[in-house]
Amino acid sequence: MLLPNILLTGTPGVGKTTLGKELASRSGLKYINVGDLAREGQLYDGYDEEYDCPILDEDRVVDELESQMSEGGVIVDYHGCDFFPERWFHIVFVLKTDNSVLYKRLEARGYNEKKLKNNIECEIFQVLYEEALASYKTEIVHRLPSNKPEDLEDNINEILKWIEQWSKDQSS
Ligand code: DAT
Repeated sequence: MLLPNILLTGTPGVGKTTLGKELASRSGLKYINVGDLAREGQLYDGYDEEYDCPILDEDRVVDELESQMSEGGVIVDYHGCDFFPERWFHIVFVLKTDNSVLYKRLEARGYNEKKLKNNIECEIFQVLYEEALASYKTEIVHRLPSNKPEDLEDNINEILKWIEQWSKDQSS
């Protein structure tokens, strides 16, 4: 059976990992966290002093993922999306969290003031949503609220329904 590739994106802390892992366990799709993949393979290209984080080597990440993506059935989680080949994804979900909720989640992670501010601004200015719209066909880009546990449950159920329909459409 053919299975779709799904991209989960959005500001750090919106709940991509939580949704991605739960969705993978309920759908049988494979979950890939690009941040973890880069750390494990040291797929970096220098260090960003301003943002205090390593710079992703995007070409190596794409090379690393290519064969799995062409097989299908992969959920990719990353706070960026403009460097993945457009053809990889059948649907893109941009998670969205209210500022006050996001602030508390990032504070709990121990982010410093500057990092907190950068991430909250990223969410306010819908940076990842704009990036997704600029990188993929508008029809496949969807926003999902991600504030409370009920949102998580609703999102999983919606996506599971979509996967089932997508697979049916492919085989008919
Ligand atoms: P991300 O992968 O986008 O950085 P995460 O999955 O690590 O985000 O989630 C950040 C925190 O928020 C984590 O403590 C779990 C919590 N969280 C995620 N989705 C949630 C939801 N729908 N309701 C309540 N808390 C949620």
